[in-house]
Amino acid sequence: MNECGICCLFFLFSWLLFSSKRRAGDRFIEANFTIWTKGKPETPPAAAFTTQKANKTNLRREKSVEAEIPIRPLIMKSFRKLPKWNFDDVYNEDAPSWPTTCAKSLRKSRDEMFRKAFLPNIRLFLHKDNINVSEWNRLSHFNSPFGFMQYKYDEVMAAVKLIPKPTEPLLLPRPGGDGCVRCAVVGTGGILNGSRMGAEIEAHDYIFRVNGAMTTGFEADVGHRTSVYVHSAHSIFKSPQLLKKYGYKSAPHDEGIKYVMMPEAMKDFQWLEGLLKGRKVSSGPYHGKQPRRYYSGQYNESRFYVLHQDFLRYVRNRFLKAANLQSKHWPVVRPTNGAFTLLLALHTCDIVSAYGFMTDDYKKYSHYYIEKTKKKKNVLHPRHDYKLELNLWKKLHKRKIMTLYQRKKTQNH
Ligand SMILES: *[C@@H]1O[C@H](CO)[C@@H](O)[C@H](O)[C@H]1NC(C)=O
Ligand SMILES: *[C@@H]1O[C@H](CO)[C@@H](O)[C@H](O)[C@H]1NC(C)=O
Ligand SMILES: *[C@@H]1O[C@H](CO)[C@@H](O)[C@H](O)[C@H]1NC(C)=O
Ligand SMILES: *[C@@H]1O[C@H](CO)[C@@H](O)[C@H](O)[C@H]1NC(C)=O
Ligand SMILES: CC(=O)N[C@H]1CO[C@H](CO)[C@@H](O)[C@@H]1O
Repeated sequence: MNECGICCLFFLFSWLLFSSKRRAGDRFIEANFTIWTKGKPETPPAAAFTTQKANKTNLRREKSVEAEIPIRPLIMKSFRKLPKWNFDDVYNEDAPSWPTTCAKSLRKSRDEMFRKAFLPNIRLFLHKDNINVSEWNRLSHFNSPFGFMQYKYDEVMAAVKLIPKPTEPLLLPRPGGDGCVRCAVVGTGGILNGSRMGAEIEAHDYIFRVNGAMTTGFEADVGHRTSVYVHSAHSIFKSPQLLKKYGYKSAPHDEGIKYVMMPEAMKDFQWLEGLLKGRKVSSGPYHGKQPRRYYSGQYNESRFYVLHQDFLRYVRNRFLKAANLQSKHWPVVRPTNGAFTLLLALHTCDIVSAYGFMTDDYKKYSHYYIEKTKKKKNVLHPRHDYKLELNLWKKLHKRKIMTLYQRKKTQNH
């Protein structure tokens, strides 16, 4: 054989290998995710296909696990409303964190509607050991924060592969108690201003707070302790700036506090990478910022949790499916961080009381309890369906799944 012949054979061989792999990948996509709703997905950026650049040895090995390559990123713009997949409502579940001995646990509720929606063991947290390529591919069908649609595998994985596997459940029953985990979830709602609920809130085993959770100066109304603080990169980074005029200095940082991150966008993964490495953020809007500074010395990887996309999507699908998801605005429509926090409590506590969440008479109060004066109009962001959330809190209260704090007539102002 002459030189050219060898050469040609080599090319033919590589082409065959490569194209059979490409087809294998496509077959996988079709076999599992058949419902591409509109047209073909766009050409993949190179980064999503790094595994295809692998050498011959790699290729052969991968052929035996041919499902294991990241699919081409789906583009949000190609869907005019929330896309539908036949695995929308399929979620990972984990083993229960502890056997519930609490007789009054909301897990034991007999309420039909709640039981139909509630998955007591839904996977709550994302970490390096519960993600792999097939998970990535599944979750790439859902927009952020419900999945990884339009994201690049390598960019997200750089952070996710650092997230430690939680070594203990988020909450445990207090030793010597009756086995019930009692939680207060404190939202930021104006209803708390002048409420004098501080002592009642403090009487709970654990206190959840979220976003701009200011306590200094508001103790009589909202208490002072924080056991679980739920935040996004935006809320922990921006709150000191936005709420400076109210005297807010930093996120809660009680000794032993548990931090829970709600990863709402790509910037949250960039934040996470910096935070987990203990370095400055290397790209995106927080470039050059030092995330650990925002946790006031209380960041500790054994007390840090990242909400799982399955949990966030389950909350949306089963509890807070906004009508606006059927409009062209669908990519930005999602429950509030307060809603995710309250639902997290309903999945990690036995008895839950919610304070500072929306009630029927919300128009009487300022938007946030820290506001000294009531604005003419409450600013309600169109990305959230507040009415839907309000109705859910009312329903859960009425059905005795949780207690929603509502002001008594005499307390009105
Ligand atoms: C090809 O991949 C194998 C397995 O990962 C590795 O051991 C080998 O060094 C690679 N060869 C080249 C030429 O990169
Ligand atoms: C990938 O992760 C999912 C979810 O954690 C798990 O169920 C599945 O077995 C994993 N697959 C592989 C090939 O490891
Ligand atoms: C992190 O938290 C755990 C559990 O609360 C504790 O045992 C450990 O000493 C802490 N580590 C540091 C470096 O503070
Ligand atoms: C907050 O509460 C105080 C005391 O009850 C009241 O005077 C004030 O008007 C309230 N502020 C708002 C914004 O509702
Ligand atoms: C995640 C998933 O559904 N994987 C399936 C993809 O399709 C192949 C072939 O049909 C199955 O073997 C996998 O289990």
